[in-house]
Amino acid sequence: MAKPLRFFWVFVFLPNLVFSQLDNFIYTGFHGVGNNNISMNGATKIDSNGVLELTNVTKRLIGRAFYPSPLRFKNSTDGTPFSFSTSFAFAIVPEYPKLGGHGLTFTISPTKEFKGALPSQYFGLFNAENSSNHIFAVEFDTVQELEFGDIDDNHVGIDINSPISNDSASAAYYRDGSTKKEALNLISGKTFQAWIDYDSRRNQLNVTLSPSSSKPSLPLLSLDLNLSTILNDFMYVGFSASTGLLVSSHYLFGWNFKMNGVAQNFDLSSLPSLPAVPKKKQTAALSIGVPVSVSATVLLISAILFSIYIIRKIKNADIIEEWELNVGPHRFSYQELKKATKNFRDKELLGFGGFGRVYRGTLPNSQTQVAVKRVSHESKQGLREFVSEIASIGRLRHRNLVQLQGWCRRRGDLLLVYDFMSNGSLDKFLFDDPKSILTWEQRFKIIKGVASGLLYLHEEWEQIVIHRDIKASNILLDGELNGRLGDFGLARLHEHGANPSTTRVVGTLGYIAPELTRAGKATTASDVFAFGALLLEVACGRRPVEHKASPEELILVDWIWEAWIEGMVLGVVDPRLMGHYDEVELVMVLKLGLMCSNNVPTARPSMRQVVRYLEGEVGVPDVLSPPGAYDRGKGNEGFDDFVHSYPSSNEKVSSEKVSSFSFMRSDDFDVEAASASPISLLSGRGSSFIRTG
Ligand SMILES: *[C@@H]1O[C@H](CO)[C@@H](O)[C@H](O)[C@H]1NC(C)=O
Ligand SMILES: *[C@@H]1O[C@H](CO)[C@@H](O)[C@H](O)[C@H]1NC(C)=O
Ligand SMILES: *[C@@H]1O[C@H](CO)[C@@H](O)[C@H](O)[C@H]1NC(C)=O
Ligand SMILES: *[C@@H]1O[C@H](CO)[C@@H](O)[C@H](O)[C@H]1NC(C)=O
Ligand SMILES: *[C@@H]1O[C@H](CO)[C@@H](O)[C@H](O)[C@H]1NC(C)=O
Ligand SMILES: *[C@@H]1O[C@H](CO)[C@@H](O)[C@H](O)[C@H]1NC(C)=O
Ligand SMILES: CC(=O)N[C@H]1CO[C@H](CO)[C@@H](O)[C@@H]1O
Repeated sequence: MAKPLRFFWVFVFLPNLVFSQLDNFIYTGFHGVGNNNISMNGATKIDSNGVLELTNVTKRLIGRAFYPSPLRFKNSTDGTPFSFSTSFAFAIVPEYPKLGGHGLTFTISPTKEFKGALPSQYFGLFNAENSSNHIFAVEFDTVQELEFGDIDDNHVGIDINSPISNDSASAAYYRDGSTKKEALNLISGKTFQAWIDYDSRRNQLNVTLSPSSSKPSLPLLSLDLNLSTILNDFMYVGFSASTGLLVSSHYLFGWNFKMNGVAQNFDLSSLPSLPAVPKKKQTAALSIGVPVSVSATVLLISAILFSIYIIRKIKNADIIEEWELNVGPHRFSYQELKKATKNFRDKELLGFGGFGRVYRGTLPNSQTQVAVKRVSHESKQGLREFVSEIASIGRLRHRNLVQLQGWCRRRGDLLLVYDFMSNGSLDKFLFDDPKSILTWEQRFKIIKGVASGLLYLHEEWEQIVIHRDIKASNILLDGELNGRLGDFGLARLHEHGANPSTTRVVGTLGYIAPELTRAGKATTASDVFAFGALLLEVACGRRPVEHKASPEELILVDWIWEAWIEGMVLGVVDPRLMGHYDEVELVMVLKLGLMCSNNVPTARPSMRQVVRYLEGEVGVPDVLSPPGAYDRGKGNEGFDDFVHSYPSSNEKVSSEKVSSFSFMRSDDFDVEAASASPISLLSGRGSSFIRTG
């Protein structure tokens, strides 16, 4: 029995060696690789670091890279397919954490051109027609396409002739020597290595994934598969990636292909990588301290500590001075607030507001209920937010704003005392599993209240106040279910007519006007945009971007616009209303939401016009212009536990004005302009944010 087997081995092995010299190639990075060495089409380019970029974060792109000449995949004599093995290193960097699309594929196909293939969920390989097109692909898919039966939005799948996978698994790997799967997040921006091994004798295809240089002993996917009818004699091998409404940059760092052999592993550290996030400069104290003598070191350290102490003192003194000049509201004693919140007991925690925790409290003297927001000291924005917040809210008064009663500062603790809103935030009544269903009358009243509060901020106070973070979780409801705008932590004041500063974009994904991500300028029109998103979500009972919805429904405004065009706009209304609503009001709110969601800031109504429409003083136009292609920050809840620093290569791509993203809390993000140094952010203090007119 053993003899024929041995014979077989020799028989097959010798020609393999010859073949492996021909159809065996390796790209250790893509330095100096031109179109002779790899065929690129679509959006693909190679950057100066030797990284191959298949797509950037532009919508609906296709990027492909193929080995320039076709490879022989079948024995010319007997037509049996060859075994093959390939390994490659890649990374997917989404535009926004947790929302990227659509993915990257390794593919074997009869062509490099793919006429008629579509981007988005089709990866630039397939289209909506299903045909036998001899395409084999392994997809690294980052969007859940319900139409194709995708298991989730982070999976690896084996595709034959169609994006409907024959087999798939959530991205994961087996740590060495372990049989326990460890999950991987494809859109984490980290570099992963993948191996695809096909054994044509056993008709078996394995796909293996790993975050490191070594190959796990267990594959993620192992499928019994006979590729003999799929493979032609000659086929091209390469990659295709695509973006859709959701976008990611797709990168390739190295690629190794071997016919009838085993592709070797890449040492990931030897491959080019995305430029790292710039590190903070080391303090000079560390490098000076080493060479000098011990006593000198001690002296030096004490001197440094002393100067830090002095600087702190000066800073603190300064800040207090600024606040006391600008801040009107009552200053509470720390003891009073500590008592009110029962020593900031977890049981009194109402939630996590902008940059800090919010506690319920009862003021010891008056027995009135308050909400106490404790701005967390770790947040580098804390100080600035605090200054901005107390100085501005303290002087604003309107029945649709959450009133600031006072404030307190004790060492690093910054505390704000607000009116207590007994019914909590609006989002809890709208999304997921609402705590109770609001009737249309209640919703309409809330909308009108918020609009009137926002009009006050924009036009009726002595200065223009831009809220910057309008969203359902920042709308609080009092005991009578009046909508009140809260969380002015992000508000910045601008004198009438002054040019709003461009240092920072603050907002929540899904509510961010497109011009804001490009130019970084918050304006009253960008508030109107966010208010439009709010109108639509109140009417439809869902978030502006619902990640788990079907593709047509993913982006709320696009879905509503489609329904509007088809004359079926009532089909988008929150089903939980059970049809009980004033149709005229509801259609008006939807139309107004679409008008406010226009991509062009000047095409949006002002808050004064919005209030006139809502009060029925003027009719909303019958003919609407399309809000424009989806083009804005997108997102939903669930960014908790997600802290992401974008590599600077992404900055280059997204815009020179945007230098870093960091998640401040569950669903906010913060973009600082490249020009704004941390020093300038902190040293601005009260006076630069408040200009009395
Ligand atoms: C690219 O191809 C050219 C000629 O086709 C060859 O001289 C060169 O060595 C190749 N470079 C790489 C990096 O493979
Ligand atoms: C992204 O790639 C596309 C296609 O190559 C290009 O037109 C676009 O300018 C790129 N965008 C950026 C921001 O580099
Ligand atoms: C192809 O198959 C024939 C007959 O089975 C065999 O003689 C030949 O060595 C094979 N060639 C390769 C490259 O495997
Ligand atoms: C294409 O797919 C659809 C649904 O999956 C199916 O109904 C139809 O018969 C298929 N057409 C062809 C030509 O295979
Ligand atoms: C894989 O999918 C193709 C096309 O849908 C189908 O023809 C084939 O039978 C499937 N193979 C396996 C092993 O599921
Ligand atoms: C696939 O993985 C299994 C281990 O689960 C291994 O025994 C088999 O040899 C692998 N096949 C290929 C083609 O690499
Ligand atoms: C819908 C809802 O929860 N309404 C409550 C709002 O707050 C008042 C006073 O606290 C309650 O009586 C309502 O039930």
